[in-house]
Amino acid sequence: MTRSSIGHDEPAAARRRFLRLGAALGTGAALGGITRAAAAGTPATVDLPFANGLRRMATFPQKRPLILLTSRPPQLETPFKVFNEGIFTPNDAFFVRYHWSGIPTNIDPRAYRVEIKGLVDKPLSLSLDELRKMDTVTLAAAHQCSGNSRGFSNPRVPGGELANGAMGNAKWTGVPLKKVLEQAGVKAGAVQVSFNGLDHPPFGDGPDFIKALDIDHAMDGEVMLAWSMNGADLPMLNGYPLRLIVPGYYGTYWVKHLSEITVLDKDLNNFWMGTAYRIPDNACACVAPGGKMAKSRPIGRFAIRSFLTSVLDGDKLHVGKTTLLRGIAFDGGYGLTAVDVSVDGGRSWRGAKLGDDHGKYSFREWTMPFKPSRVGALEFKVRAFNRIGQTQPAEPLWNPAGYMRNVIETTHAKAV
Ligand SMILES: Nc1nc2c(c(=O)[nH]1)N[C@H]1C(S)=C(S)[C@@H](COP(=O)(O)O)O[C@H]1N2
Ligand SMILES: [Mo]
Repeated sequence: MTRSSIGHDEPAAARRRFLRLGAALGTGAALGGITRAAAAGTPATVDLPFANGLRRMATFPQKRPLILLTSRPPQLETPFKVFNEGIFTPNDAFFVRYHWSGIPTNIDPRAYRVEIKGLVDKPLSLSLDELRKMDTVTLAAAHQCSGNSRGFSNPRVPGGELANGAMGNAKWTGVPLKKVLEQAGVKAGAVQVSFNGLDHPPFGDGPDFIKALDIDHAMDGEVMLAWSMNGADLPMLNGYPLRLIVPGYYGTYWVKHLSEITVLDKDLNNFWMGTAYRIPDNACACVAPGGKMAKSRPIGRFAIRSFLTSVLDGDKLHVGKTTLLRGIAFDGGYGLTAVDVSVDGGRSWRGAKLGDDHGKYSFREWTMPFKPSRVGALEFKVRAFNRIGQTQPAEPLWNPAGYMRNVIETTHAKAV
């Protein structure tokens, strides 16, 4: 693939976008190839805190320099410090994950259609304008790859070796999937709904990326088709012009560049549902480190997590000076109830103050003032709790694909 414009052929908006890209990237806007070196002022590489963690920073269209995992297809991780900038992740810093390199590089929004078919009374082919005329909703929801933090798995596991940056939080605007399915009329006997996007394997008979949700889940009124993220069009690499939002569920279901929605009379059992993205079918979704899964099920809701974002490993804090510890927490949508922070490696814990509630699917900010009283090592830990009694394990849980990591995070700093 050579350089491709990612203009969307939408007269004024596209021209503006194109101009912005031009200014930001010079002539280096290449989708699918290695892009030019990181922008001035950004280090060219980062060393993630596990073996073989050295990564280049790369600038892709509509994105600031992000951590490059693979370039074809683009897989980009958000630098962790971005999560300290605010509770919503800027679109240009949002992580990117694709399975196949056959990704769309130029989409005409006027010609774009999403088809609704299968077990329905009236198959539909809807344009973006038609979707926008339906009942529009906006929902704050965290998005996270199943394999976020996989690089920390011990023993190591195959897959994208990610640190903690394959997650983000945004306000998604679109239409509930329920409304669209109701318009098509779901027939009796519907079991699942499958979702396909415009990307495809580069050649041969690789399995197209198609995912499915149970019919009740698809009709729950929360799953949505979104065209906007934080008040702007979806970036191309995050699924322009339309993607599925599955609040509280891992990103694998959040199909991008949505083109086909099919109501099925049985479970989809393709590679992406039947083989990949499966977790041990037990309460912890875990097996003994290095072990195998006896029985598995498709991955589902997020495990509960929390992070300290205002202090990073190796930072120095000043004795006698109060700093505001700050971070984020989220869960699978059950509702956070508390975040505890330890400054002494887990010996004692104190409740943090929770920030504004943007809804049960959103990142939630937490804060806690802290004044180091003497010089020495500091070991911060943070753990969240939710309404159904979930919290985070002190030791990491392990599964063969490195999914759902949610161990209590530890940050080592120094009081000077
Ligand atoms: N069309 C399409 N949608 C997709 C994927 C893909 O490969 N193709 N990957 C899924 C996975 S595994 C994740 S984690 C999210 C990543 O979304 P993002 O790239 O917007 O961050 O997209 C999901 N939707
Ligand atoms: Mo993912």
